[in-house]
Amino acid sequence: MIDVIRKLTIKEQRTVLRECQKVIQYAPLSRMTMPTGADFQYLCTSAGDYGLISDRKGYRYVSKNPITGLRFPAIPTLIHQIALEAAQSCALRIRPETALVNWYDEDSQLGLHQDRTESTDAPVISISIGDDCVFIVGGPQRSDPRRKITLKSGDVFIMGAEHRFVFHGIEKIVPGTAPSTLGLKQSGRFNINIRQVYH
Ligand SMILES: O=C(O)CCC(=O)C(=O)O
Ligand SMILES: [Mn+2]
Repeated sequence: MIDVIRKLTIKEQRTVLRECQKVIQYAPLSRMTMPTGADFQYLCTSAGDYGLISDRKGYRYVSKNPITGLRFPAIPTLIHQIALEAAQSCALRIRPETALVNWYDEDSQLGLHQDRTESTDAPVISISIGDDCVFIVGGPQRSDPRRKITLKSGDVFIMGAEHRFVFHGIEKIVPGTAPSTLGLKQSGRFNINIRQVYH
């Protein structure tokens, strides 16, 4: 199962945007480092019981934010509900334990990777808010053929079941494509990536 399964209304998109802004006030966005030592090309933070961090030691989930020393803020209600409904509508189950909040500016990219830091095969649900992006999706092997999907503001996307571990990435952001009524004051894209972390 890999698909855009619904589109949020502009009202819902505005609520999700406000919720992201609240999350990042409490748990600021930061630029992490990959285990290779290279910087991420986008900013991120987390909400939920656990947050994803990365540095020279690798990718892992932690229950306290290393920047603030505090727990991560709760997953906002609407985001939690969207994730549960998305999984249910595909006959899949998720217990949302983290919502990664990624911010891409107009030059950000995310290289081809698999989401493998979780010890469960529950689906990953993603919400896009802001400018369009060109999302690349391949197969379970890095060398598998790839295709491009444009993810637009309000798209709720799921990667689950046989597609849970496919390679994917963000080729580019398309500046100036966010809905004018969204109220996002700069070009860029939020991605909210909701995951179950443990079995
Ligand atoms: O921004 C997206 O749509 C995907 C983000 C992603 O793949 C990740 O955070 O692992
Ligand atoms: Mn990913």
